[in-house]
Amino acid sequence: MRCLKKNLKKFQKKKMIKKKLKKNASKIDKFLINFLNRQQNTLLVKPMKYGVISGGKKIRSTLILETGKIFNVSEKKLLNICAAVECIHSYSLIHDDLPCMDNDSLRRGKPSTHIKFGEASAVLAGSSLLTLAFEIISDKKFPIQPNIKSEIVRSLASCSGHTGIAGGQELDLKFENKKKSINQIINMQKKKTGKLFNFCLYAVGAVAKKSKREKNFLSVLGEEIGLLFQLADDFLDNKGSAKLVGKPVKKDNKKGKSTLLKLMGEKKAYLYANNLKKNILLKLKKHGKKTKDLISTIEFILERKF
Ligand code: GRG
Repeated sequence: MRCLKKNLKKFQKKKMIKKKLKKNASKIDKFLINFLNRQQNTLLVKPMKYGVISGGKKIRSTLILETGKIFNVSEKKLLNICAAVECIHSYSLIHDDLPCMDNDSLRRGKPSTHIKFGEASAVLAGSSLLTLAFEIISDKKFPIQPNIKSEIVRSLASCSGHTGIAGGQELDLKFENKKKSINQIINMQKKKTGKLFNFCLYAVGAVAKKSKREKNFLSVLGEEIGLLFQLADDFLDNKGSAKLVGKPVKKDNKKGKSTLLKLMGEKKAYLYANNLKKNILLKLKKHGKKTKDLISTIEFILERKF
């Protein structure tokens, strides 16, 4: 009976998280559609919309909104940041799927952008999403102070470029079929995946006008959440369902990817991920009850099946 109750609670929790993600995703999609509709309707709008709207969990946006709850920051002051982050994330996925990178033809259960629109359009749509992110942050209608906008632009640029996602991607590609140490892999994954999560939490701290120390705390925490997300991604590639994940699984080994799962083995990698999650939750304790929603998303990150 107790076991049944526990399973029912777990099922209800999962259902609630799915509902929450869907609600946030549709909010951000709506924002992006409105923003793009206010711009000139160029040939690239279609592949850009294909890459960024109506697909994906938009989990980074959920983390931003839930971190905002800790500091009582209204959604209005965070929506531009969410939309910008989703543009950067989708740009990175569009480029990552290209034949010169990971050469994947399926993304979010649909043909990748280059399969649907051709390679040149995918490169250009991806690049346009990257620049759109900065238009969204610097938009006059975004109701935050100009000096905070500049701070956010600076951080988003450094988390996206050679010291962030792009730099991490370069390492990921160079590490293929090479023997790398645990620290080298962690450093690569913290850049490739972690830096955008780092930005998500940092940006909320900037909007909330927090101290340098608190913003640094949020950056580090975000990066650790990103590493946890990457570990879950590696577990999904190994044991997940292609249908749920929306892309082929068991590709990391075929491509000779350097992952913690491969280096440590399944048991140690799961242990490492669980300890990482515990440490993240411990760090959040100082912020008390307001972290409830954020904690449920962090729990979901490791348990997710998609
Ligand atoms: C091309 C500059 C450049 C960077 C690519 C993000 C990235 C770097 C590569 C993607 C490869 C990959 C599978 C990374 C693992 C983490 C990750 C970003 C997974 C996908 O993110 P989700 O699950 O995707 O949030 P959805 O579809 O939900 O938006």
